[in-house]
Amino acid sequence: GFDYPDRLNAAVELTDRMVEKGFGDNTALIGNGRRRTYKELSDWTNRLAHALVDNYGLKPGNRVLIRSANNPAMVACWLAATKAGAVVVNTMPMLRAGELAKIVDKAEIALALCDTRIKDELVACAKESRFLEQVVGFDGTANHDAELDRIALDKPVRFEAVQTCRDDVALLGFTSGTTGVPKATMHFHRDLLIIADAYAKEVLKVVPEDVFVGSPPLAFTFGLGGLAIFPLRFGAAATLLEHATPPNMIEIIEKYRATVSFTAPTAYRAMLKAMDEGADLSSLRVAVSAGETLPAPVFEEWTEKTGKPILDGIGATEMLHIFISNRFEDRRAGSTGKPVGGYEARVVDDAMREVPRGTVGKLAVRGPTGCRYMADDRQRDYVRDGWNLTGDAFVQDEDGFFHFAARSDDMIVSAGYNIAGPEVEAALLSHDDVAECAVIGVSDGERGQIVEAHVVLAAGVAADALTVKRLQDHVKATIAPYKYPRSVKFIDALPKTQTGKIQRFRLRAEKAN
Ligand code: 3SK
Repeated sequence: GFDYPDRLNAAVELTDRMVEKGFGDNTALIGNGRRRTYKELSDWTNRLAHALVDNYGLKPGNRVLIRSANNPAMVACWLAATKAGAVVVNTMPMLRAGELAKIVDKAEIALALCDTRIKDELVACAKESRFLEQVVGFDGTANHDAELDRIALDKPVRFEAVQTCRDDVALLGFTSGTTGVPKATMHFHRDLLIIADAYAKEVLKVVPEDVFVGSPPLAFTFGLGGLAIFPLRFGAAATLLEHATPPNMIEIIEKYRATVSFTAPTAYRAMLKAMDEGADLSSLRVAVSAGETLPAPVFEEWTEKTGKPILDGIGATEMLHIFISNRFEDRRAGSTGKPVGGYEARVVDDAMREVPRGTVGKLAVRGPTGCRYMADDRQRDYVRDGWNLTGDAFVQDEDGFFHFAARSDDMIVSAGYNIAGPEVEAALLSHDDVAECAVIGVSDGERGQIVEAHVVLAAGVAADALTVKRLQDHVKATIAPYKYPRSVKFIDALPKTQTGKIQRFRLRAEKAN
């Protein structure tokens, strides 16, 4: 089990406690061209916490929304609000007023902290909202030149953090959902530490010398773990990028000799391409891939070219972070790995009975960090006996490795065959002409459904009938021929959530209209 004292404030553990443990002079955060030590982060967050309590009336248990791109100030605001006992809702910078309003209403948020550069949508949301009363600006750059920064400047560097309990709610994770309807899940102070003490310690073996880099937004728990909690829990450094494109990540990796990366397979493919043009990724000791399943060809090319492990894993906002993962010493191409210590995973049928190895079924997971939906009906339908149905179809092989088959609604049934869309995608992606693709089932009078591929072509490839034929033949030669896409459409970009997950439901909806 994970043993924490009854009174536990996760933000204190990640800042003040690290200073007490002797990490005060270590670099904690790098962003906007500036380094901050653990001592600076501790002082900064304590000043901010004072400002939130003294000037904005923040009380323990209040929900606080934070809106920002990934930068040190966002991390500081999250930690400060958590020290003051708030329940934080981190939000993506791209959200519009209408999307923010749904979150504000669901979580009944009165106070929001916002990078002043992107305040407009939140101010528009506040004008219409019956809950949101205060939108307080902070400076997301290194200048500390906004209302909250100026107030915090005069505050003491010591703050008596709220003595929260280990199972007080600290964070509401809103899943962007591939269906488009946001759902909130509740996470305790202890959960914020468990993901570090389970996955980051056991799987990544984080050391204080590590430097983390990555693309997921801090508003997505994949990013909050990988780019804030994991490094801070072990005295390591996090680099934060507001625009985390593959070239920007490569620049940071080269400049700071980053050792651990967090991003999705598409970015790893781009980084592999950049290596051909001289990008130096030699400092990375491990690459974490999640968000989408990692195609075996990318696993193999990464391993071959870098000589370092790329670890695919699956997590969920509901469970806070990764609960099944490959390990340095136990990894397999095309597999998501095995459950992380403390978590149990099963492949089950509709009656929640475990199916035999080798059979596709629904993935169910149970563990210390979830799943607790805020909505009772959601809890009733998706959590049974503590087991959370993730909405993914998986198969477990004879050696216990879990393999992703499809999102449950990405299974295509064509002429009686069950075809997993992602398997066809992986086959297409192994062709050089394909930059990105998404495969869906579309209804067909004769076969029930047929496989349809939406393909973003690599630069310079002609979008013509010859390319369609070449790609179809390639799929037939790579996997069972009945799985080939009978329909191939070329598009400029795939619809994606703000966390980078492909929204196949949008492609399906377009077909239905
Ligand atoms: O696999 C995911 O999409 C995920 C979601 C939340 C947290 C972490 C991860 C990897």
